[in-house]
Amino acid sequence: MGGVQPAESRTSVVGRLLVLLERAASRGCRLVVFPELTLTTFFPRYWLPRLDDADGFYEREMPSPETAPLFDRARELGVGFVLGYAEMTPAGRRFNTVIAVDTDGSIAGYYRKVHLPGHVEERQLAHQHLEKYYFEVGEEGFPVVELAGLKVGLATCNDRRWAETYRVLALQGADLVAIGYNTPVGGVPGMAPEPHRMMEEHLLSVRAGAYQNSLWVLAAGKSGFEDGQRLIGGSCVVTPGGDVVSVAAGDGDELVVGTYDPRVAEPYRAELFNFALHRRPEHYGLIVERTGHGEPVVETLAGRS
Ligand code: CDT
Repeated sequence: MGGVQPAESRTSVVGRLLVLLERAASRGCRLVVFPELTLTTFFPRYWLPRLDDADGFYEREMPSPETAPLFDRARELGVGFVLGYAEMTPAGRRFNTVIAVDTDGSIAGYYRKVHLPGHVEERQLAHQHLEKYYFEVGEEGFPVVELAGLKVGLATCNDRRWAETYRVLALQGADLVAIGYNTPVGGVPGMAPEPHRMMEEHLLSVRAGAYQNSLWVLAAGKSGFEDGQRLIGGSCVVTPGGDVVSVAAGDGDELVVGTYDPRVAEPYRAELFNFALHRRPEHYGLIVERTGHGEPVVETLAGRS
């Protein structure tokens, strides 16, 4: 998707999504992935000292009167979709959320973002990245839902850079992972400022996740400018072999299409990445016991026989 400007209404954004949905259906697509925080501009770039001043960016219901036309049309077309948005719960909790809607219009599931990047306080930056301020960490983990007859893992944006995301989804039998994102170009602490490096690191992440877990990745990002901040784009379809078979060419609203074929994953799952045969979880304990980099724990000299 091209950028969503701060003044753009939900109705206008949904109109753009409907155009993409119609085009997808006319191409025979049964599943469409929309970006993270699709319905608004990527507002974590703003420092609003009163959190309540951001309330207008959040959805209190889904579907809402403004988004219902998307749900209705998708059901009529028999197209499932994945849509990211900012969620405000009835209790006033805030999450960076994804909803998954099946081809019959039923809600298949939700995901609340786990890896929230950026910072919690204002910094001396041209643009902030305040996801830790605007959202709580999702508590339900990474779900796999049934969409268009496929097992679809849900994750969003920064999750795609973490190996754990894909592995937890693959262990639940995911055929593919749907990942919406907003990746600003330049000025992001901890990330390379050059656009070509940012694109390289994005593609490296989704390709590695796909290959190491024998699953497809559908990555859908915003592109172009939002309120003076450039977003990376690069939406793509990645095979279980790690090949990018379709990628966005431009900076505007665009349909990136791929053909799901279960046979691509089969040789990897049967042999090289046959998890049941080759995984050794008894040696992976540190992954869940330790958060940061630390000292070695493996005794290399003692106790050998
Ligand atoms: N939205 C999001 O998660 N974006 C991050 C970039 C910012 S990191 C401060 C990403 O991983 O693309």
